[in-house]
Amino acid sequence: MIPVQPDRFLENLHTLRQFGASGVGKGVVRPGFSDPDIAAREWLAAQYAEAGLTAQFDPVGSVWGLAEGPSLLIGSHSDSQPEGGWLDGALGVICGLELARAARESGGPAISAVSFQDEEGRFGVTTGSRIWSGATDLAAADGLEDVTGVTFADARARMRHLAGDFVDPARFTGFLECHIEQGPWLDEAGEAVGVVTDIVGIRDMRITFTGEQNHAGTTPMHRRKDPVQAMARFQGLIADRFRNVVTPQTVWTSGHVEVHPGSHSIVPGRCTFSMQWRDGEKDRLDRMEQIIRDAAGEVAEAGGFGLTTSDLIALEPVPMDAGMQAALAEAAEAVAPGRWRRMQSGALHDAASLARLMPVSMMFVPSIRGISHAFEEDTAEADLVAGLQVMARAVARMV
Ligand code: HGY
Ligand code: MN
Ligand code: MN
Repeated sequence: MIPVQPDRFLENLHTLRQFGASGVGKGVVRPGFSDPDIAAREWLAAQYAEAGLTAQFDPVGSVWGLAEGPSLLIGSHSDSQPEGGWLDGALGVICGLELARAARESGGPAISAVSFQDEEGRFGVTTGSRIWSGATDLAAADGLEDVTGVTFADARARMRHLAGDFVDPARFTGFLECHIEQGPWLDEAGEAVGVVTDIVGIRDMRITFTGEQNHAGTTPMHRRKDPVQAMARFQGLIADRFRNVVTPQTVWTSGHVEVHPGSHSIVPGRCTFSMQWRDGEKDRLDRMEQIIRDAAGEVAEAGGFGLTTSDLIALEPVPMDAGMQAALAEAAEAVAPGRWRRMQSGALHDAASLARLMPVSMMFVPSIRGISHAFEEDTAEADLVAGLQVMARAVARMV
């Protein structure tokens, strides 16, 4: 087992939390390419160098701590959602730092560390690792825009002074990511570890209904073309039609809605909303897409609305490497006998991007009350340390 130092690990987790601390609980505001995100990445680079690793930024802002020769890659992401928790991604990044450092200190296996950029998808979905793994073309990604219209090219230009080359994926023997569960199951069962079997697939797009902007007081209801009403009808229609397609694990969300011009006294002319859905089965994701497209077309046709849809982002479900899963399971039983389970990940992770290049695996630690993507996100420190110890044991069987 790699002789990790839990106190140093916890201290680094709390230091990382300070970059973009929200002032509410332990929450953070550290979106990709923001000032706190860049500062956090520069701090990580210094930590990697201090640990004896070669620190390197790549052209999209991911930051690497590289061991010589072939190595196991351990990490995650240090950017956050617009309102994020202190552990989402950060846990895996600091696990990578601690394991890489402790391995070097003890003459152990070669371990490299990474914090991928924009996993939280300010510009898409797991953008930094998808570009690095070749799943997304950099030139195409440069045209992606965030909800304020900033392009990926403009955002990454903020880190141009740090950027080096892309790291060669061939130097890594596999990828291991430790992450908070971001759901309720481990916490409710009083379990300490989740060994991830697979990561669900995801589909993500924007839909725009265009109606007729008008006066909110003088326009009779029966003569309106209100795109917010169209969206409401659409949401009801897909919920009905999904009933005989989905399972209790299937999810769909419209997390961002933009109403133009956004005044209390104006019947809006345009409504653009995000449409995201996730499931463990590709064909179910495809069937849901057809239902979504048909329902949007019917609502537009029936109400005389304009309808446009953005390009679709599609990531397929990804199985975790069986051998690495076995190593994690054995380590979990050693560290938390009888208090672990195998489970699917309903959240997306950088591991999903890397699975096309190398064997990948993930493990979870509990999220208190299952809360994540919120300032209240938290995990007991004993569970954080247990997760590190599972990783330290499992790695010994992976290299
Ligand atoms: O949305 C996700 O699943 C990830 O946490 N970004
Ligand atoms: Mn994450
Ligand atoms: Mn997240």
